[in-house]
Amino acid sequence: DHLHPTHPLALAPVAAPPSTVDGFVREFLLNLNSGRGVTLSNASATDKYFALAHTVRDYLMARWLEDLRRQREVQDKGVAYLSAEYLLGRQLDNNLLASGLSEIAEEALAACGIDLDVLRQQEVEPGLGNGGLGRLAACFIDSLATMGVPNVGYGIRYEYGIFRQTFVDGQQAEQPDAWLSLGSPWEFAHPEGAQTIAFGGHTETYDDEGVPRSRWIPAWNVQAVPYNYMVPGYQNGRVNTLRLWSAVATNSFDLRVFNSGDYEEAVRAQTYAENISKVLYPEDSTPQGKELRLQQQYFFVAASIRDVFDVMLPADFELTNLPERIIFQLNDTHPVIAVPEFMRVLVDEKKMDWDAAWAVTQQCFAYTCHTLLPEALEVWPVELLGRLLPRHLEIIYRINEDFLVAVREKFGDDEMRIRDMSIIGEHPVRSVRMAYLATVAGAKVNGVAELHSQLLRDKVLPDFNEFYPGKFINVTNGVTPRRFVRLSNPSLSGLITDALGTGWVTDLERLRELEAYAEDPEFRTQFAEVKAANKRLLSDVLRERDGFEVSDGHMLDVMVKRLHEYKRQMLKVLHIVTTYEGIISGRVAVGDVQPRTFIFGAKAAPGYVMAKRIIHLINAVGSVVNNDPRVEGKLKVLFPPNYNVTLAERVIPAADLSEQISLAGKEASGTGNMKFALNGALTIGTDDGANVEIRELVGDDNFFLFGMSEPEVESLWAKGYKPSSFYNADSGLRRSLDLIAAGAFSGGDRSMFEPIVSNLLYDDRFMVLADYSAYIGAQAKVDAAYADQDAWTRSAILNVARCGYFSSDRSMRDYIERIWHTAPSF
Ligand code: B1H
Repeated sequence: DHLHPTHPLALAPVAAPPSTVDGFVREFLLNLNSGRGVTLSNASATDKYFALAHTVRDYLMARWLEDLRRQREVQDKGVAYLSAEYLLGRQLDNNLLASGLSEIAEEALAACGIDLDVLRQQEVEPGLGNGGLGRLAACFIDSLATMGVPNVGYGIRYEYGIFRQTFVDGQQAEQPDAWLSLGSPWEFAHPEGAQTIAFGGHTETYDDEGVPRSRWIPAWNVQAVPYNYMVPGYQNGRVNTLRLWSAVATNSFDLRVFNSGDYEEAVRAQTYAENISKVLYPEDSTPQGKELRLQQQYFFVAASIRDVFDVMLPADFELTNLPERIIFQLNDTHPVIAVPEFMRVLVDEKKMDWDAAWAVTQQCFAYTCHTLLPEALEVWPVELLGRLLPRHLEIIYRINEDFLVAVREKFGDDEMRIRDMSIIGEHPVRSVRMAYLATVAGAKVNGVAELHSQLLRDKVLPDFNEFYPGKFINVTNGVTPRRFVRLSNPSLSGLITDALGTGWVTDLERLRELEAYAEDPEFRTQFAEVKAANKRLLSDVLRERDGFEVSDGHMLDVMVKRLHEYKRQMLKVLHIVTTYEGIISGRVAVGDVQPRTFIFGAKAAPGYVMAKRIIHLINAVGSVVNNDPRVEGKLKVLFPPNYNVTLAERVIPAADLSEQISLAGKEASGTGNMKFALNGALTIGTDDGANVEIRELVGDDNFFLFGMSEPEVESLWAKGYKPSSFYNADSGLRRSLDLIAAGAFSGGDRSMFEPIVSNLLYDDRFMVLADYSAYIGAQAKVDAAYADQDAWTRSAILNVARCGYFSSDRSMRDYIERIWHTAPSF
């Protein structure tokens, strides 16, 4: 009486082990024995970490399998989130929390003589993203799982994620991030499910029983091997899937060259193919127009689209009903080549007629824009795109032709406007404008904060907004409260839960109820104690990690984000130098200085020379300020290298002041700003991105606003911006820039930071000098406010209480209502 595939036991997943300490211990030891081939007595830390991770997997597995089965059964509409980046951070704690096993695991390990915290440290975080955009994708899939919305996140399993940063003589050096060197216990490889992804070659037309059709005859291909990752919802028994594709050379490809007898050439070709998923491009905001990057983009979206047809949909699915089953969300322009690929599959392979296919496509895609910077709007030279994807170029041309006909119909033969709106740009070389293609194809186009969405409509794509009324909408970003409050700040979470119960973790607007507690002196004391405890924890981490000492009683003033001129780390540097100069010149008594520790975290794109110079300067200022006895330890500049999600989780809960000081109109949203406010830091910031919404919610009294507004920035540009006039008008600014120029931070070497100084004086694209005096003024207000610790704490509590809106659960609800029209299932 063996198990037939239709036997109930074969259909249903095997139940999870019992959720008890004993059950956990047994499963853990079993995993050590059969998974690692060791016993507890001779297991390494790596062995134990892997066994623990596998144990957590075992608990989640039944739910995952059951979810997959039910999703096949109910056939609800699902979201295919297409993103070139997922900045996941460590998985162990998140998955323990989601499965409700944190305490059981801790006890079970203790029973085995193991400290859970030691095992946590074993995990190398998957850094498969650059910054905010990649972290946003990770927050979104967490929220969708927690809300029970059917979703697959699709992306690339980069063998090397964002580089590891070190400092050599204060300058950034990059090391490869070999995050997979010990393997990852969280992934499930399915080489048998590989998809073949083709490139190159040519197209031809042929007669298909009287119907003229096109087809693509590619020249080479690679295999896309899917790796599945569990995306568990927060204690709701739901597990969604993240599917990342890895490139492997195909046999046919090898054979062709092997048969020619050239072994070395065959191996070289294999390397070429496998390069596609080798490394994440480390440019945040400025895409590199490299051929390999377009290969990456096409590789993962083509595999994902095929996956949807092969795995999600039944074979006989009526294609005109696709919009009822699937929506592809394009995370910026990086996956936009999915649009012509989808059309190619429908028209060339499924033999749908063009207009019907286009109607389906326009309902199956939506596009999120994450930037306003012109240099970040991705374009692909027609020459390159046509060489790599000749059929896709034809399809893009056809989409553009039809689109421009419609534009002429609506706007008349306004050639200037036609040229401006064309998906094909002509200068400096003929190129495909991916944002335009996405806008034309997408059912909706959204910006990521109110101000950004408004600028997108009014400044970046006004013609498109006029042509497609109602297409442009806003969905303000959010962050997952699971990782960025509950896990990263257990002390604050405990305090909130004591006050409100546990419901806030999935219903963050409930934090509002803390407003009343802000008036309770005892609660304020407890809140202040939480902050102090988090500072001590950070201090321990920085001592162990970098040998830094964080002094007691210091305000922690934190600026952590990618290094980019528009984010204006230089403004922060000028504030530090100004304060320092005040002390050493004797104009400010050391006794009057509010003790502050400035913490920076920032990676520069390896080819971004100015950003690397600024990193060098920050380190240089730090080593002078930190070691000058005249400062009496009142100012400290700490720049721990390799800022990543793991460090963010330690730094943010300890921060007093959050620096969000981009030039107004440049930061699309920011999400770090939300994380800080939710952890009880006060923001000093410009009216930019989501800062605007944070300030509206927390109130002017609990936010340090400074600087020009976006319209003021615009009008200063229009007038003709002369940074030197600001230099001449402000003695503090003059003294600070002169100090840098004089070599005070470069051992007297006046050339080292000269390019930074002259850039500020004669170019200053991001108007650092124009906002300097307002910034210094706002920092004085910060000092004054911090002097009243109790009032500061009250403001910090109000920040927490009023920022529930910035949960990524709310963002997901907005996407669902405004764009996807999906619903939680079962
Ligand atoms: C954001 C990017 C980005 N905007 C190109 N654009 C990249 C562009 O690899 N590339 O080529 C990588 C990343 N990232 C950020 O998105 C915005 O600057 C933030 O303001 C925003 O909060 C975040 C999430 O929306």
